[in-house]
Amino acid sequence: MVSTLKAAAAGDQTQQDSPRLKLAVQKSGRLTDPSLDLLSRCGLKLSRGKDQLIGYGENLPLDVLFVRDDDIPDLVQEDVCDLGLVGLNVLTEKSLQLTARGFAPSFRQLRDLDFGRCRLALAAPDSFHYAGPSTLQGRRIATTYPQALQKYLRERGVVADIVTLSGAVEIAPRLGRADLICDLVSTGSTLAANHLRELDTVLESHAVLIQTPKPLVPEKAEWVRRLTLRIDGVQQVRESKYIMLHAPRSALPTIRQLLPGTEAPTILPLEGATDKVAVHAVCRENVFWETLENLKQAGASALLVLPVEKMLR
Ligand code: PRT
Ligand code: ZN
Repeated sequence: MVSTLKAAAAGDQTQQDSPRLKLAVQKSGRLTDPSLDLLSRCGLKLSRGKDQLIGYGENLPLDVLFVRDDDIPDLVQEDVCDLGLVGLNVLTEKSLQLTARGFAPSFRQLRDLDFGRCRLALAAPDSFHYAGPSTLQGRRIATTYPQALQKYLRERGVVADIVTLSGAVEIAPRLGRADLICDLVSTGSTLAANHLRELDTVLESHAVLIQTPKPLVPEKAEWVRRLTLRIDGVQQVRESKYIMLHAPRSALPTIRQLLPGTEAPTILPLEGATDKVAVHAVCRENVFWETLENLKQAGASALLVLPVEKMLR
């Protein structure tokens, strides 16, 4: 698979005049839509090729390779792609695998992203008596993440039998293949549906942007810099709100403390009112009803909360 992708990526490069960044994205799965949404918010317009393997950036020198998420760390490590969007769970497992084989993983982890959140967790049938990691001694644990699990167990001085599966881990205890499982969890409903109880977290995960360890030519490096700045802007905006209110000058110290995640707010005079001012601020955290109620109690009036469209610091 990786060699097919190498050929596709190389063919693509010869068609281009100036160097173009290649970014690996999951072809079809949980990370696909949020990854494409992020790129679109960063201003990228993509046209998908006939084979659907490559998306060409129409307005930026950036093309997207659509692949299985498990292939993304290799493609970036081997410099077939300059960048990749992948779950930290997959990246960690691959890094540990490389280390175990005596290679040094050298991807550069550029950004933590605000999607793909989940945790790799240990879970057991409801009837299993769990009293800390030592309870796992000598047990059979089914997982698709043997390296991450091994590291967790080793750090706790536990020796267990790791049963490596390629999927459907949650049914392993019912089939008698394992006593416990170590699998990805987000809402927990899959565990509940299989009468499994979460015991401990092995790894907290989210999507990350990774870069090849090889140095990039200056044009590509400049586009990576611009892309990461845009990603920062998009991620800040998702939580940010622009807040406007009127307040008595005397209430300003309290109001400043109540505004969540703001630096210096703008204070403007109000025509015809000497004791009142207008306060405008970007809040880099969500503004909840409780915050508005507290601001009102502190003397604020005419409160307005607006979404932020774009932000560049
Ligand atoms: O085909 P390809 O290999 O590309 O896809 P895949 O099937 O390996 O991966 P996919 O699309 O399922 O997940 C891609 C990435 O999304 C993962 O590597 C994680 O980084 C992230 N992610 C976030 C999750 C989940 N949440 C998640 N809940 N990946 C998988 N799950 C599964 C989990 O394995 C379990 O079966 O969802 C089930 C549990 O979900 P809840 O909500 O019931 O707890
Ligand atoms: Zn996968």
